[in-house]
Amino acid sequence: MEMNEFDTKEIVTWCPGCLNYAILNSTKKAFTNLVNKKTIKKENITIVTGIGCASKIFDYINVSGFYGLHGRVMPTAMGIKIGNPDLTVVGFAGDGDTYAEGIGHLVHTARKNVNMTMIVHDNQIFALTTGQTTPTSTIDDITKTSPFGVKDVPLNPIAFAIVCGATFVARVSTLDLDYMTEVFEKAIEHKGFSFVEVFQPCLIFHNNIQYLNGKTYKLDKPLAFNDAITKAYEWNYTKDEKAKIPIGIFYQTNRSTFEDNLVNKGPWHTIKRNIDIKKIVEEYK
Ligand SMILES: Cc1ncc(C[n+]2csc(CCOP(=O)(O)OP(=O)(O)O)c2C)c(N)n1
Ligand SMILES: [Mg+2]
Repeated sequence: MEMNEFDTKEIVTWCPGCLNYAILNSTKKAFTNLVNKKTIKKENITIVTGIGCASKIFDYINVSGFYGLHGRVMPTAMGIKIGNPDLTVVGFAGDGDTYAEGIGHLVHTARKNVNMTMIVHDNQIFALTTGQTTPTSTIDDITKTSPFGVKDVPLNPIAFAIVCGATFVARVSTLDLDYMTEVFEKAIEHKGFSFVEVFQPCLIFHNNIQYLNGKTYKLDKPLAFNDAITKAYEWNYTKDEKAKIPIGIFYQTNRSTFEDNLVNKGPWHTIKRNIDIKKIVEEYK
């Protein structure tokens, strides 16, 4: 199949040059490659988004899905997987959505190892609402909610996802399209909860393109648990000019998924249940 089969007719409302276009492009490319490799089926791809600039991606990919609520991508995706584990479910949301409003859901989706992929467009800002601090904003950043500079220690999403039990944890940059596509493919192929943090500089409210340029380097291979956490802290969302910032797959492991352990296996519409509705009604009379 061709990549343009994923195009929609919606008018794209991101700013001209927004790096969300890069994520959109890599996602369509990764989906196309995986469909052509017969790893996944186009009709099974299901996307779930939250609310924000990032989440507008929902309108621009021609697949089934659920345009959800701010912060609620992962429980929605989990519900979809319970209903039909055969679907390839990919969630998209911003850093505010995932690490502020939705942070509790990241904990439990990772622990339970729900077989889905979560892609976080991290621009270190609430962009759609025009520039407030998020949990990954850098110390001393001036935003609309921190006019004297951010004072809180940033959340390290890589270390956090590993500690919570995610079985695939990666970081990519929108400044390296091919590598982003490659890691998206690996994340979707992974059986279990795959988490991908994406550097997505916001041209208007948090433009750190200059900062990131030349500072990222690729990891050779996934690391052991403790080493991966240490590596995650090699850069902790600072403005350090000497920083070397690792990207790639920090950690990957295998254990049974949430769906493996469900009592009712397979899509719900195929499960025959012996329910005597009359008996239930009698019980409640
Ligand atoms: C429960 C709830 N809280 C707040 C909002 C308002 N809101 C809409 S978009 C948004 C910012 C989203 O920021 P982020 O998730 O980082 O995505 P970005 O716009 O940066 O891509 C906020 C706070 C909302 N829609 N729902
Ligand atoms: Mg954001």
